[in-house]
Amino acid sequence: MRYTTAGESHGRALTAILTGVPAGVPVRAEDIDRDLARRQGGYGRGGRQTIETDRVTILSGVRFGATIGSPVSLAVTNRDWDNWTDVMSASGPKPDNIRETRPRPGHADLSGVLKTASDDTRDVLERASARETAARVAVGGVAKALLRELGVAVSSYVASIGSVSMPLGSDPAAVDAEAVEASPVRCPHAETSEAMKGEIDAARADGESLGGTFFVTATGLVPGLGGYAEARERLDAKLAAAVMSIPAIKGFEVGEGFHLAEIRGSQAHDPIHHVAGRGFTRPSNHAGGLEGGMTNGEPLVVRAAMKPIPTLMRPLASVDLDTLEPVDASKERSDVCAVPAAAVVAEAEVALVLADAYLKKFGCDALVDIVASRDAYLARIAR
Ligand code: EPS
Repeated sequence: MRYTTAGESHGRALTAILTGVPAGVPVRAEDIDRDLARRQGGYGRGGRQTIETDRVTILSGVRFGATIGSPVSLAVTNRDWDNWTDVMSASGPKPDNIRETRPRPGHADLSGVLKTASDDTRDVLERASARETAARVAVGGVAKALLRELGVAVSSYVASIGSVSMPLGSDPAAVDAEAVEASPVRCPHAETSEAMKGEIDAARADGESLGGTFFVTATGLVPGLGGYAEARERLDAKLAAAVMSIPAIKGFEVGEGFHLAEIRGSQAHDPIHHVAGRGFTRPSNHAGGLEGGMTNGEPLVVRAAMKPIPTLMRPLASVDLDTLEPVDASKERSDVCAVPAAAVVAEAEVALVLADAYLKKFGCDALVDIVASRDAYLARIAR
């Protein structure tokens, strides 16, 4: 299962094509729209989200509510396009006064124009904008629909924003999903949610932006997804690549990740027990559900760190691309904090990797055959 997206932040629409989708997967636009709305939310978002009400249009690959085995193509219209037709026109001569030449430190602006021989950072920033992640959430919705049929649920929550962190100690795979969705910052701990809002308000007042960390978890996974024999099959690597492909993600860990480097082996690994009728069990999940590049049947737990958004209302020093003179970096309308949104995007990326791993192990043409193959596998390993 592979996807590609197209579309600029202020262009007509975002589109995505997902290939390798088996037939028979129930797909409902309402489910995808719910995730699109979750991605738009979160305390700290900017003015753009008041313009957009993201909705998916299913263009192909789905008939009467189920996939038919052909590529699934999806579109999300940019309502803001109406305000940008002059700046984002596909034809005609380009007016010189719309060029943007003050690259923002931390954004794709500078390396992007150098790479593409452009004299206008808008050529780069329109595509590098995290607006593109709406299309990823849309295709991720198809992956989630497949996983749902296989009993797998993918969720996320925000663990820290700036210097405000949730208290340690809760099991990431057992957090209260309702509390997450009820929180304005997608953090299940009410007191911490309030403190995070305060941190975001203070950053906004200072013309600043904020990053943070979030967890993504998946439950209901069979053991043995991914692989140990080939470097490219290792699920840890695929998940890292997928989550790190989200704009502004600077760190990634599996299970207890960096903490495991500080403790001894006997504390770091999860003992193997066996309960008749239930099979192999683990009293702990330091590994985050992955051993040897494969799922081990425990919940998958990954965590990512997002840097603060590079667009600052009190901009950092930059250099004008025309004059090469010092200048303040450009100011675009932006978010103060988009960590809650990034967590929803990461759910989509994780779901796409997991769905693909299921197809690799159990077949890829028809959902009914995938379920039968999965059931035969579970019957074989049950003892
Ligand atoms: C975003 C839409 C963008 C930004 C943000 C993410 O809309 P606009 O540029 O029109 O305000 O709010 O993009 C960035 C943070 C960025 O650095 O590009 C969205 O829909 O997620």
